[in-house]
Amino acid sequence: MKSKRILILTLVLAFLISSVLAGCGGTAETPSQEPAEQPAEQPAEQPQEPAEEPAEPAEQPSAGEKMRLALIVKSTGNPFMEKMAEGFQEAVEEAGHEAIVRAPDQPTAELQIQIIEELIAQNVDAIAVSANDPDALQHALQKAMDNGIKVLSLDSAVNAQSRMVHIQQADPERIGRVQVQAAYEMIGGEGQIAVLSATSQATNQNLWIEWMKKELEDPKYEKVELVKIAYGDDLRDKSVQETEGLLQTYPDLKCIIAPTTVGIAAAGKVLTDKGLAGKVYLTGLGLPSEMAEYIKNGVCPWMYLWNPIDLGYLAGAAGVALADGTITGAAGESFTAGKLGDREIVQVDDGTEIMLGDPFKFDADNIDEWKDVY
Ligand code: RAM
Repeated sequence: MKSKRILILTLVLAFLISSVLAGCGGTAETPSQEPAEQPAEQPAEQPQEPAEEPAEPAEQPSAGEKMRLALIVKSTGNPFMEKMAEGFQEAVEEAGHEAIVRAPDQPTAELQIQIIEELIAQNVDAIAVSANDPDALQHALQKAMDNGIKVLSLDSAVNAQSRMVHIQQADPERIGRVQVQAAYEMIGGEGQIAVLSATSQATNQNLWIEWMKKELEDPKYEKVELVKIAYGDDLRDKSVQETEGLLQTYPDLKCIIAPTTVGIAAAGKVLTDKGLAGKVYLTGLGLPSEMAEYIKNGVCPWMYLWNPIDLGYLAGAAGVALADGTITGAAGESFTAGKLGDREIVQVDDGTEIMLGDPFKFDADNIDEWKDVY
């Protein structure tokens, strides 16, 4: 009996143990299934959240694409520079970017260098400059280019190493020669002439004066004497003083050529005030708005210029094209300069440039059409 009870107990124990073991096995499998399901669910949900995220980065580049392009003019108080800045601003804003216009108090390279340093610190996208010196800005402008800022000059060039491209108003040879030809005609081919320029370092005026001298080498000018090149520094008062000085030192002076809008306007006033119309002639490069009076009263029978607003506009458009990578400034490249149409970059000497057009002659017949334009 005792052995039978032991057998029954053993069987019951064996059943209980096998049941417990079977139960444990089932529970052991469950956790392995749960993690298997979770990853399947999570990735399915996750893509929905990140899917909205790309919308943000997509907006950022378009906000960041608004570029800042700076123009540095020669100096304050020069209406030609103000018109140029107007055109620059127009082109830059038309392209959806921001224009910054900076003008030193005096037409010096030192003050322009300070402005360039400030613009580098502001990390602007492009700098366009009408230079007060062809070489002095090189170090600062190279630093700007090393910092990824696109650099171009307009009106008054910097040397080829200091820029990516130059915006040329008109052929310098034509500008120089045409002014001497005008003086020659006005004085009847004989007599003393003088030049009233801007600053002694200005690239554009110096280049034009070089061509004036070459024109004077023609034998037809043997009775024409260039007595002096005076510098009014594109400052009205200094230009007035220099004009008065020329009249005093050279009483036989027949004509003043002023290849600067500030100089020609100052000389126009001096000659008018002194009643010298028809005695001492005046020609050069002037703004119709400032010169209409002196063209009509006979002090300045005719003069030349180009559209300063278009010059600034072309620089603004070229600056945008450089900054957005459309052009690099290399010869042979072309781009669309807004309202001025397609423009090509050409090689000149050791640098490249983009040409605006031809100098335009203003006289008594057409001055009224232009005096309210610029
Ligand atoms: C003055 C400036 C400028 C020049 C014009 C013709 O306003 O010197 O640089 O282009 O004259």
